[in-house]
Amino acid sequence: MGSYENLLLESPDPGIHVLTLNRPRALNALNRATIAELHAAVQTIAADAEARVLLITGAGGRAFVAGADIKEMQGYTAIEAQAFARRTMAVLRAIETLPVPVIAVVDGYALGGGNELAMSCDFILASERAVFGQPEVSLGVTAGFGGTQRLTRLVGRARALELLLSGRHVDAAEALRIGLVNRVCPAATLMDEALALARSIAAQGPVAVRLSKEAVQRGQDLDLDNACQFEAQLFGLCFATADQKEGMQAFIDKRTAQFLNR
Ligand code: DAK
Repeated sequence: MGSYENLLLESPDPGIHVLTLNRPRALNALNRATIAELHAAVQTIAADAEARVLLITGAGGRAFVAGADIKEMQGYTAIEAQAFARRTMAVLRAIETLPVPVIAVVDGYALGGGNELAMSCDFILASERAVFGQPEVSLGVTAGFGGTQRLTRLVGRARALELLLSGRHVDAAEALRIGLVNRVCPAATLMDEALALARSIAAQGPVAVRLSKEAVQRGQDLDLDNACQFEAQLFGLCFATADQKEGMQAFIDKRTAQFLNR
């Protein structure tokens, strides 16, 4: 599925894709080249009608992503920094709005842009040695890839502000407690747990999974009344699909559904 210098894109099962940030010597820090490759990889997944779940992880066992590449960023002009932030935000938004669910699999540091990348996924599975944070203020800058917004939506204003203003690192247990991550497991079993979760999602009706994600993603930016109306539209749409007919018939027949993704 394409060849990359700073990424690995693999398919352990049909429809399940694992995208690995692969610059372990820089703790998988995001430079411009990696962001461009990430964009291309996400577009490849978006165009794949057979895709069911995407997992995003980091190589090397020390980091998911230790942030934007500080060494590259250091010499940016204001205009270059703005362009870099905009490009990266567009990639994170593309991940967030990818039709298929995206799981961040975090083993080690997820700092700055790394935490922002993880938060653009639908949910986060973390190892016991995962460390999260937005340390940008220690570098004299604000978060630049949507961290002020996504962290606030995930953990609430007061907790987000504490982390954004202090730059403090958060361990996996605290990340679980404040709702930043869904689940914490030993590093040795993290990828197996993530793949098991991916397989359980991939076994559901694909159209219903995609529409459920869309309902949550779009609905959270609407008022409750309009969000529920939107859900009702999507629910109705399901009844025009082969998957709804098969799913309900399989229940009545007491057999496993064979979904057709249409
Ligand atoms: N960038 C570049 N290289 C990095 C890096 C990073 N973010 N993080 C680590 N590395 C490199 C280190 O420089 C080191 O390379 P060598 O010196 O060996 O060549 C190698 O990875 C291993 O790191 P350490 O030797 O430091 O390893 P330690 O175990 O001692 O420490 C650490 C691990 C993760 C605690 C530490 O490396 C660290 O604090 N890293 C930086 C974490 C950080 O501050 N992340 C946030 C980056 S800023 C914007 C505004 C803001 C942003 C973007 C745009 N706009 C408004 C446009 C900022 C975004 C960020 O993410």
